[in-house]
Amino acid sequence: LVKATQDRVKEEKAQEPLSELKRQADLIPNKNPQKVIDRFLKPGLHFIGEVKKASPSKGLIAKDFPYLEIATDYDNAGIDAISVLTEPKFFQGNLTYLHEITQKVNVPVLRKDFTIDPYMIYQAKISGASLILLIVAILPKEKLVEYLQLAEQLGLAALVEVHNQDELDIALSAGAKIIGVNNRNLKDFTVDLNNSLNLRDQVPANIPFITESGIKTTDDIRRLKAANVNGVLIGETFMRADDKAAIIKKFKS
Ligand code: IGP
Repeated sequence: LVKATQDRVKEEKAQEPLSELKRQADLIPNKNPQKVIDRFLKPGLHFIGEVKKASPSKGLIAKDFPYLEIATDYDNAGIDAISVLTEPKFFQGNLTYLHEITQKVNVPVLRKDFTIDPYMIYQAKISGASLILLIVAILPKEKLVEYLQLAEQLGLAALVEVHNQDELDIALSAGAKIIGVNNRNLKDFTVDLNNSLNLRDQVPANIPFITESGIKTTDDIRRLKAANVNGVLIGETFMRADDKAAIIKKFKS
């Protein structure tokens, strides 16, 4: 995945140099990343709905993929943020989906991709995203620090994804302001909610704690609320639901 992303960025750079992206990004006023953070810190569990056609672990999830309609459904159902996959090879995502969705909805939008180059952070800003994803498992600490600073400078918030205590320590010492704990084990793709619940108390109260992956049932939601988690990112379960408003309403109640 990292290799595929590096190759893709290389091609994109050949078509449009970084200097050109920087020029475009400069013309767009910065958003305030603190607003996103404050939103997640309000009392209660907040929902991030993911727009995802396919994934490496599940293959094709949505044969029919009216991404704009899905995003609008989420927005109308009172979702707090939307996550859009832009990785084309394994997730069948696209940067265009992100751009079109940000034009259409009112809530903050996350560019869900394997950020491994500053180029991708400029693209995220130009596409109207409010957040980017930084995965500790694939970034050396100095890159993590560098990308966090660049995001801040461009008015983007960063969701810093970790899988365990060691990665969480790195994220916090790098200056992460939003933590996402992935319940999915990247080696065997198994999911375990306890992965995030066990780390809940290690994250200070001024940093939103988001749990990601494998959330399916109202019982899962009940456990997350009981553990005082700030946010939950749900992809597959929402994508497979015909009536997205109904399931979001059920989880929110
Ligand atoms: C969503 P799920 O099990 O609800 O579909 O998971 C999200 O957590 C998952 O898509 C994800 C992801 C990522 C995708 C977590 N980390 C990193 C791409 C890149």
